[in-house]
Amino acid sequence: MKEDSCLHAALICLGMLYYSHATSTEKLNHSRLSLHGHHEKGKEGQILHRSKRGWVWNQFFVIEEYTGPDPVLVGRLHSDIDSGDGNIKYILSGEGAGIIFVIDDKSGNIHATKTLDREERAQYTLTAQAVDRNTNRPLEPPSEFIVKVQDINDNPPEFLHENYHANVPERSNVGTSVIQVTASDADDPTYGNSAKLVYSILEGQPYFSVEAQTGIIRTALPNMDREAKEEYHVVIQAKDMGGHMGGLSGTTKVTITLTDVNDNPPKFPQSVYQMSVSEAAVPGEEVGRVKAKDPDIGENGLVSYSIIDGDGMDMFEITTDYETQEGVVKLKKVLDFETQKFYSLKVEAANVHIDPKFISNGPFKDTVTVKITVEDADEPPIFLAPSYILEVQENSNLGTVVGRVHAKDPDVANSAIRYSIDRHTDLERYFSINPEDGYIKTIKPLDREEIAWHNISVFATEAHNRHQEAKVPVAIKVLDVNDNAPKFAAVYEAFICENSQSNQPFITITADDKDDAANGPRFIFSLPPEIIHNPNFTLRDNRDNMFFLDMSHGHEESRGSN
Ligand SMILES: *[C@@H]1O[C@H](CO)[C@@H](O)[C@H](O)[C@H]1NC(C)=O
Ligand SMILES: *[C@@H]1O[C@H](CO)[C@@H](O)[C@H](O)[C@H]1NC(C)=O
Ligand SMILES: CC(=O)N[C@H]1CO[C@H](CO)[C@@H](O)[C@@H]1O
Ligand SMILES: [Ca+2]
Repeated sequence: MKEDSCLHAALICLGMLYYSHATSTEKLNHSRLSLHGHHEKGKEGQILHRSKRGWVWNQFFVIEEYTGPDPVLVGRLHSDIDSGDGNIKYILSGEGAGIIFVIDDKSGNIHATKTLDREERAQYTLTAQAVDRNTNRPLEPPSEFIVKVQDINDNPPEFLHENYHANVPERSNVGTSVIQVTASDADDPTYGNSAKLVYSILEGQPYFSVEAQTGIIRTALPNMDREAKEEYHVVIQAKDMGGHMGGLSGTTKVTITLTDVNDNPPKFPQSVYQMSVSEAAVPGEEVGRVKAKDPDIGENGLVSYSIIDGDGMDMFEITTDYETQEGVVKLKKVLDFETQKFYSLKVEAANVHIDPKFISNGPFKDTVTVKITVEDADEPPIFLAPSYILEVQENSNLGTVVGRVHAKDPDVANSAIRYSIDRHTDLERYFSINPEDGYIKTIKPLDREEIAWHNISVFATEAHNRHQEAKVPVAIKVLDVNDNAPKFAAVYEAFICENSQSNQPFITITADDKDDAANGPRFIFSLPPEIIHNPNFTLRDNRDNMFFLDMSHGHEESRGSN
């Protein structure tokens, strides 16, 4: 050692696993370091000496988390002028002085009294002084030095989240990125490998893999099918020390859900559906439902139905119930059991949204046969004519047949029919009908001049079921017979002046007749016998049921008015 009056700062490293010469010298200020060669490597470590003009302010290192029985020796201050007689007193001040770091004022040994945690505090700045023990006169100018807490790998990697949730479409290509998980490590990232993390997958193989450096999880198996397995539980580990033995590790759980793509075509579970419908069903009525199964969900499972063939195409239609994903077969037109008893439809179910990527899994449609049986309904009787017009002469004998109505049961059973007159339409009961054969007869004299038309209604019911009823209008025309004599319209009274002009009409006489035109006018007028030979009056035919009576001098004369 050199004999110069300088203080020597000494660094003693005790049990510094991670301490190395290179590290320490890197951190020294080479320009001021003159005592390289003076390293003294003893059992306890190194003592570094100072150049002549001041302290050598190395950084002292103390390993964190030291839990030995005795306080750990951080290092030793030493001045070259210290002859060892105890006259020099070393004083320590600054961060943690006297609390964490205590100095033996005689020997200059600095001890750490507490366990230090680098993650809590990485370094402490302290000031050293050497004074004369008796006078307290500083023997060296005070100077600062740093105690660095040396990292050990005491922090395991920790993931930002305990659980992750991620989605990836089913059947994604191998290597599709799913999610990136990230762990952090509280240890010193600049020193050693304590914070050097490597990711690996503990659970979830062979479906997924993780990138060792980035924590990116990717798909590792082709054609993963959501319909087979939808959810995967993946466990990712992050390990420090570059993943080597002895490193600390942390794990996270990643729940990966496969999202649906349209990779399944709809399929009918059966090849034929049987349905039946009554011929009495009204158009729009539901006949039955079909359903194609599609294991996909959402719009990938949407199916729409259509009728593509069959002899029932005109009679039936199909709509899609998007709530239940069923095809609803409905009646379009009125059926007739007696005309056609069976229909067949070819129904197609097709996916609405098709993914071009999976077109090879198609076609995304399926067909099924729907067989429909028409059931006979007990239908009401049907009159052979929509209405009847019958004729009967007035004054006919009671019991005269007016005519006949005819109804039939359209059902295969062809039940017997019973006829009756709607009495509301024949309150006076002019007519009767034979319930079995539909013949209508008079039961009361008819007078055309009173009622010319008897517009009645006739019911036909099935003998065994009175509720199956039909009604038809029957208009009965009463034909005229000449049963009314003409009548003068009034009692005529005429006055005539004497010497009045002859051949001038002085009164017009009219007559009428209740009978129909055929049996009424023209009327024949004539003067009664007592006047007929009186040459003074003439009767003149006016051809419209009017006659003029003239004054004349001579003989009767008949003349047209037009
Ligand atoms: C280190 O040396 C340089 C000269 O190379 C000097 O300028 C600097 O002040 C020194 N640093 C310390 C902390 O002594
Ligand atoms: C009765 O029916 C006939 C034929 O349809 C019609 O001309 C006539 O006006 C009807 N009479 C009454 C009172 O409804
Ligand atoms: C029968 C009769 O009354 N004849 C009369 C016709 O008119 C002349 C004169 O106007 C009378 O003298 C007749 O008596
Ligand atoms: Ca699918």
